Amino acid sequence: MDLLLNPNTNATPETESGTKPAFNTEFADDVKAGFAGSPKTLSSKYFYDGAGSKLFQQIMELPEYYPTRTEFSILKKQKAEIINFFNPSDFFHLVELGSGDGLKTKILLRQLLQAKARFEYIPVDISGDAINQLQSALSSELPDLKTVGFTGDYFKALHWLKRNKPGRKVVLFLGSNIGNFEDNGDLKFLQEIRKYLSPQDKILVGFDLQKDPRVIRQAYDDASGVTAAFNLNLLKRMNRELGANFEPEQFEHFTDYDPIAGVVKSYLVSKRNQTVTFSYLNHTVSFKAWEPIHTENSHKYSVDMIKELGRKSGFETEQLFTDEQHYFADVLFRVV
Ligand code: AVJ
Repeated sequence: MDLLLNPNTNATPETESGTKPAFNTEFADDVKAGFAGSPKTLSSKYFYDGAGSKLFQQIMELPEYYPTRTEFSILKKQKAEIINFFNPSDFFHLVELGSGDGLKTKILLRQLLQAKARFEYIPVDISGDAINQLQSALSSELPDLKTVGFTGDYFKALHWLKRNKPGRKVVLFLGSNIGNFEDNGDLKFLQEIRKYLSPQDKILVGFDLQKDPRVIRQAYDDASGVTAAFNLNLLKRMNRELGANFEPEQFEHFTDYDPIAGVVKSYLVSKRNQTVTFSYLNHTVSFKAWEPIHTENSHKYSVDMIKELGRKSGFETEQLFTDEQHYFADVLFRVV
C-alpha cells in the first residue's frame, strides 16, 4: 500500500494531551467574525475536534439518529449494483471527500476488490489523524487495496488530483454532509466540484430525504442529550483553544426542523445576559438573555430537489439508491 501524505496542508496539527493546543488563527478569525454579526453564528465545521468527533461517533449509534445506519444498509444491500455503475473494469481513481473512519466505504471497497475492479482509493479528510488511522486500518484489513491518502480541505485535494492524477474519477461524498451548507451552498459546492471533473466522471452523494418532521426533529434532539453535548462542545473548544471562559451551563442546545425550508437549524442559546472573555485573543463578546448562536444547518431533500440540484451543477442523475422507508438516498450523478 502506498502512503502519500501531501505536506501542503492547512490542517491544524494535533497536540499531545497536556500541552497547549496549537493556536489556530482561522478558528480565531471565524469566531470573531461570527460573533460580530447578528445573528451570531459559528460554522459547524468546528464541531469536529477530538472530543466532538467522539461525540459524533456516539450520535451515529443513537436510536433517534437514523441517517448513518440507513445509509449503511443501502450500501450493504445494493453494493453490487452500485459498483457496477462505476465501470469497474476500466481504471479509475475513487476519491472520497470526508472519509472519516471509512466504515461505510469499506463495504464498497471490499465489493470492488472482489469484483477485481481496477482502481485506487484516495481518501481526503481535513483531519490528518483520521487519514493516518484509516490508512493503517486499510493496509491490514484490505492489503490488496492501493490507498493514497490526502490531508487537507476538499478543494486543495481536487486541485492536487487534477494535476497529479489524470484519468477517470469516481467521487464519493457520503453521510449527507452535502446538507450542512448555508442556503445554496450545496449547489455552489457541486458546481465547484464539477469544474475538476471530466465527461463520464461520476459522483455518489448521500442525501437525507424529507420525511415525517417529528422523526427528523428527534434525530437532532435525542433523549439522552448526546447531540446537546455535541453542540455545547463548541463552547468547551473555544475555552480550550482560544482561552475563552464560557460556562456551558449558561447556554442551551436548541434545534428545530422547518418542513417548508427543509432544514434543521441548531443553536446555542444564552440563558442570561453575559460577557465572555477570550484571553488568548484579547477580545470580549456579550450575549443578551435568550440570544441564539446559530451553529448548524442540516438540509433535507426531496427527489425533485436532488435532480434539480444535479442538473443545475452540470450532472445528470444516473441512479438513485434508497431504503424501503425512503429515509435516505445515495445518488449517482454523471458529468454531462
Ligand atoms: C455529519 C453533517 C451528516 O447533519 O446530520 C448530527 C451532523 N449534527 N447531529 C448531520 C450532526 C447533529 C450530521 N452530518
